[in-house]
Amino acid sequence: KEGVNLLNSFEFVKVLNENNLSKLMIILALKKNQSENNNAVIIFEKPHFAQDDINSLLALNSQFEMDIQNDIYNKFKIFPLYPYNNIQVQLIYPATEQHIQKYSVQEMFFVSETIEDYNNLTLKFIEQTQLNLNWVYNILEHKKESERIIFEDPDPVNGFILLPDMKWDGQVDNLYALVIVHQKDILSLRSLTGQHLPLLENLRNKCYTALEEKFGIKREKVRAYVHYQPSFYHFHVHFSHIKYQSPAMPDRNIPLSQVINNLALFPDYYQKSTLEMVIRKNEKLYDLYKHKFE
Ligand code: M7G
Repeated sequence: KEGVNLLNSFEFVKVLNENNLSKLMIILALKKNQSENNNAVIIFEKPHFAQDDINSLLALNSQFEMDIQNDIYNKFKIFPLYPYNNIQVQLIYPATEQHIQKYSVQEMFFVSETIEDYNNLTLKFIEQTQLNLNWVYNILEHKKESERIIFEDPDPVNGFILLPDMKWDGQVDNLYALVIVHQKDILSLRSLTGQHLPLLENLRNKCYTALEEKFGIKREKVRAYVHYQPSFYHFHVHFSHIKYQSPAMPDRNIPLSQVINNLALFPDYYQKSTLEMVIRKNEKLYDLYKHKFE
């Protein structure tokens, strides 16, 4: 544990989003005493309970404050000590306008993207507004998070790194892991062809095995999928526990098994198919696609 408060140099500006189910609050903040580039997005999340926590809470002699006591019904607050009241924080600083939009509440729309739309509109969006991929390259080059790697296949063509996603709280039932491929030129699902089948099958098999060996999670409990559109255009796959419900938009999930099946039947499936995607009102893609539904 590090002892310094990373947050006290930031000042609250406004709430960007909140979610009572996931006990999440996302705010926009400003770094004090700094005039330029001083926006931060901060995500506060109350952690999910693990069974061990509950056992310790039952055994704990803690202070409580009674709220309601009515017949057999009691409601009270308890004040347990660290670590039960820890909070998970994600700090993005300095945050770009795109980060602020990404984490803000927004109206959403389903849009179908033909291959012509992809070539004429989406690719332009990717070229112009791609979020910086430094964090991805840092992982691939072992400059950051190398101690967290769950499994690596170093092959430059079919290899990848499997590691915990930043969103994961570390509990096995909430597993949220990320696979980043070593190949740098696969932007997203749309770039995949039959040629990539060995890569996809390799990563699927090795990740299932690694997750079972490391965490004891059997493959039938693992959800493997990609997002379309993703936020980052370097090909990656999500592996999560079947019990984990992500606060991210579920409509973006495309199962890896479906991708592999489509490519095995039609190697150019993703160069031909119309794909449905969700876009949000304040992102650049919305401006490019709004003529379709306005
Ligand atoms: P995505 O489908 O492109 O976008 O997934 P999403 O964020 O809209 O779901 C990218 C994934 O990478 C997300 O699940 C992020 O939580 C995760 N991620 C992002 N960053 C910047 C990091 C990081 O620095 N380290 C790790 N381990 N995961 C990250």
